[in-house]
Amino acid sequence: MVVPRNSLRGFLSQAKAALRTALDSNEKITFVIGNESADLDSMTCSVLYAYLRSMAPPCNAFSQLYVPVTNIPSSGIQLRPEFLALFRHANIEPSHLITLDDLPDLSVIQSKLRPENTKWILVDHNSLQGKLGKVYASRVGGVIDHHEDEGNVPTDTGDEPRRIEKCGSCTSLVTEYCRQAWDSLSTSATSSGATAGQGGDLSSDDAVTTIWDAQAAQLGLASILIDTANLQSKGKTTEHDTQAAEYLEAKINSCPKLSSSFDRSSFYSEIDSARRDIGGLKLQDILRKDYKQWDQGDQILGVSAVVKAIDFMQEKARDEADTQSLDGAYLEALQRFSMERDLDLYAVMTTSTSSAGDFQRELLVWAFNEEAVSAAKKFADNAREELGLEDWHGSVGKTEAHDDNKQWLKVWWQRQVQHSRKRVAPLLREAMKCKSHSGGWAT
Ligand SMILES: [Mn+2]
Repeated sequence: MVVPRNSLRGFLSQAKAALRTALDSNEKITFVIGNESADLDSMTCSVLYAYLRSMAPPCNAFSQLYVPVTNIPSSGIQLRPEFLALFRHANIEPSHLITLDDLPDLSVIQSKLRPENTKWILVDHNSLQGKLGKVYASRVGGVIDHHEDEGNVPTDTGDEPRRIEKCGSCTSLVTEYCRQAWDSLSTSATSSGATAGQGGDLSSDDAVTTIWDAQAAQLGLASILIDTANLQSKGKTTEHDTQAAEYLEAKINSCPKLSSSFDRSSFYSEIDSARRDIGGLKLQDILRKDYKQWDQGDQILGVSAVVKAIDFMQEKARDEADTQSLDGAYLEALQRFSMERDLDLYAVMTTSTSSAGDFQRELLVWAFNEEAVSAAKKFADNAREELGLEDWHGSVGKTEAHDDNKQWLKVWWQRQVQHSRKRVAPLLREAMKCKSHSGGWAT
């Protein structure tokens, strides 16, 4: 099956239908999957890579079609208002996105979707986690990522990329990788004439493909801007990001319909305000909205990233629990979240703006058993300087009940604000590793 030049909307519908057929008839299929937090970056780089790669596959592609999977059930889309805001620019609906709900149920996935019929390209992570990882880890055959290399993707990935580089947004690396293919697609579409499938007011095939390109370009640009604070964050923005953003912006500007009205900064503000608009969500949903989990030896680590300060969550917890106790209600909510996931160690990282307008971060770490307590304390010692950990103002975690060898809870200001979960999670995992290697005994 040749994948025709298409809009994002048309491509996603086709991919969803093709996935159903492939499952029914045991056909080979290539998945492009982002990480389990399913943030904007993960979603856009899987969609963009699958979109461009399907229309311009390498000669020996495992399958013609690349299916982008957003690594959450479809109910998770509603927790991400920034997805909904961006979809309008890309002319797609939530129902177009392919999610875990489109894969067979995890309890029977191995028989319904045989590993040998699949190939997995990882974007925005480099180690397939969870149940999918248990079944399909050996079928990973390509990666584009900007996290620390965990060494789990084979060195030779043949015709698929193996690119792991530090930069603000993984979507920048995907854009960079697909740039040539995209340019030649646009050129050949212009010369051969793509089929107009929509937009009755368009005068030529050329205009149709420039709109398609501009829609896909906005999808990619949104993540790069969100991940680099509109290219203004010095600590995060790299050459990869500025170049990719420039390239995508040019695609938007070469679309006559958008060029006069598109403004990068207002586009950024629109998506960013949508992302921060979490007031309507329940606290448990806020905690799982941008959540990642790792198995570290026999211990489980969970880390939630939240775009509001702890104060905000405390009030939310109090309102939901209908009590007067800020700390009590909040801690009960965190504990419930951790227990449901069997966590040994749980961390919550917040980002917010101070009254003076400064970007700030808080870090909460809660260890629930002896082994985790020792790892958490080791983390605090090792990371204090690098992360700029400073005592927090509030009373959370300052009671005796939260400081013994059975559990340990601590909240800090993280003054080195350039460090996101990309750095904090490896530091936590490192501290957990030391412990499990020594088995708790001095060696
Ligand atoms: Mn990312």
